[in-house]
Amino acid sequence: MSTPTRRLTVAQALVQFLSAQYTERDGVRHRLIAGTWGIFGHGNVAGLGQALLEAGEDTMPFHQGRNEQAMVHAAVGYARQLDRLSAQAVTTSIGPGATNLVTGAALATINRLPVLLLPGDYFATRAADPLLQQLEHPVEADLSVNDTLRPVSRYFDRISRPEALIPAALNAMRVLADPVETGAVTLALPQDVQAEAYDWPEEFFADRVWHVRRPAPDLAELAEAVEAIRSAERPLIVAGGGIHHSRAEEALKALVDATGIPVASTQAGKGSLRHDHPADLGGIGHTGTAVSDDIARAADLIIGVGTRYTDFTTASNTLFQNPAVRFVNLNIAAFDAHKLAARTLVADAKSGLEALTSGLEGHRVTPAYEAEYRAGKESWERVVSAAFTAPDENAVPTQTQLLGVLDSVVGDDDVVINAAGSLPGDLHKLWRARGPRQYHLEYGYSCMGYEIPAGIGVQQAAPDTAVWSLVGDGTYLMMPTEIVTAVQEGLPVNLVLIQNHGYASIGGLSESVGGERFGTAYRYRAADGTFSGAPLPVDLAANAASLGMDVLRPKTVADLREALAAARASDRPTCVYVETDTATPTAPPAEAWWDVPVAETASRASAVQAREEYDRQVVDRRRHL
Ligand SMILES: Cc1ncc(C[n+]2csc(CCOP(=O)(O)OP(=O)(O)O)c2C)c(N)n1
Ligand SMILES: [Mg+2]
Repeated sequence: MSTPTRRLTVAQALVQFLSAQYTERDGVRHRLIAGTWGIFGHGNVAGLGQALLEAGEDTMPFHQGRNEQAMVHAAVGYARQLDRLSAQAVTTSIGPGATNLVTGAALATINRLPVLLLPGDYFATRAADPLLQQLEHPVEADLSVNDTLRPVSRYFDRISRPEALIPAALNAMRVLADPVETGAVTLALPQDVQAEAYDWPEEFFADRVWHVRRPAPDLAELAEAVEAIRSAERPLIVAGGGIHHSRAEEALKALVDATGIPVASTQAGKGSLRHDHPADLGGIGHTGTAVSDDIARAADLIIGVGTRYTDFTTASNTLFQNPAVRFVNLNIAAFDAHKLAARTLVADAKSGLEALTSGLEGHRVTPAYEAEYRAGKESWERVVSAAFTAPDENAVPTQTQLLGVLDSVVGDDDVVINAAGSLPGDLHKLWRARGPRQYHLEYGYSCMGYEIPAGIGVQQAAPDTAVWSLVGDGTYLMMPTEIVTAVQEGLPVNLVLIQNHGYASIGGLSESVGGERFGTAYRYRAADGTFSGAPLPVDLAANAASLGMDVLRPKTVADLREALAAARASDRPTCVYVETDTATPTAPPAEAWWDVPVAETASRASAVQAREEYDRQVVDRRRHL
């Protein structure tokens, strides 16, 4: 008896296969690949383009992007909003279309968020050689520009023969749905192979469900973790993005309610606990709150949950100063659990937290410790209020006052997206995160340009939720392209565009490291050759309007309040453009260090002084062994 087969091209088979893949966790199913983004060129138009056309929207929804990197950002925003249970694919042409994916792929992989990349590739047969946009490596003839995607992908294959698609496609799904492995997955598709027909076994197209596992803790590791927590006097939980991916927010709250252990959060983990929970200390590390960083400095036990411990979290290894400090890391990835020489608890965040709560029954931190961190939280709340509140409603808002107005306008489930500039620090310190999906900071890659396309992906994933993409003027100029996509798809994403004429964040950093704000302001070239003339006459609001957005230009705090409310109520993509007051400092300073090495020798006094300060700070750096 022969196995039934279906004759399709490789591209047609891939689209059919992808449309039949599902994830399942806690009994709920999602489509693993819910749609495909694409920009066509000769590398994919006749292959995947034709296949998507033939499959139709019901089988595989298609989204048109404007920039390949931005398409990846949109897919990443989508996957993050859906806790990595559903993802999107991105098809590109060959050459520049493919290499434009690299930044997006790095972002996805670093943030552990799934995206399937399908770049076109050169002829497997070498029938046309070299073809348009082909890299001709003089020694390694099988190298293509797509090989730049290898180090930023969690799985990579090049489908040089039709039948190779079968194992590659299955492996791609395995990695995308794996909570440890997930990230960017690349299947490079030579353009001749895409169009080639093959008799595929019918079972390749059967519905397939990928269970997203929740591994339970090992009992010996659990016992050690419980013992460490029971004997700690000043424990602190560092909540990372793994809590959100696992939907472990309730489990975290249950542990905290039972034990009184306070929680400080990373950029990815903020919102794990509501801001008004008495044990929520807010952000930790370089951009953290005073209370988090004070508690962290004296903590004798750090319980990391779903965190990668980046330098922002550890204040470049200067934060955890108690000589007796120890670490317990609950993480689904052993790679992360082992960081800082921790006792490991390799498990899903939700199942691990639940197991800890049972193991810690009857245990609670001392009333003195609870009173100490609650008092710290109250005093930080006063800092937030001061930074958020404008004394005069008719004045031009500062950036933190803008955040205060936004705070008063958003609902619990609104999503606020940001990635780079001075906003991540202000948001991490000040934002009052409510619903668990509200605080959406991409800070693994901190990639300027993520915000607008990610807003589109989030809006696709949560059509009834108000989505706010917050961007600086520098970020806007780097990637405004997907505004057109939001307009085309009728997605009412709100853009808050903050004009401060350049890179305020890097300007400030530059000043602190002896760089004198070199090359960070958007100003005319002055007579002395430096960029210190008048601000440039660019009108970014007009630019957003020209791309199809509704635009509001509030000038004062009172106008801003009205504009944000109007944007939220509107069913059109709306840009709220604000020139902020940069002269009045309202952002609280950093509470902990960040290691940005300063010139060890320099002729300018600014760098010499900055190095002296650097040398004073660096002595606090510890290696936890
Ligand atoms: C793609 C990319 N290039 C460069 C950087 C380095 N960088 C971080 S913030 C920043 C400036 C951002 O300017 P803007 O969006 O205007 O925000 P502001 O600093 O003014 O708040 C730069 C260049 C980055 N994070 N991402
Ligand atoms: Mg700026």
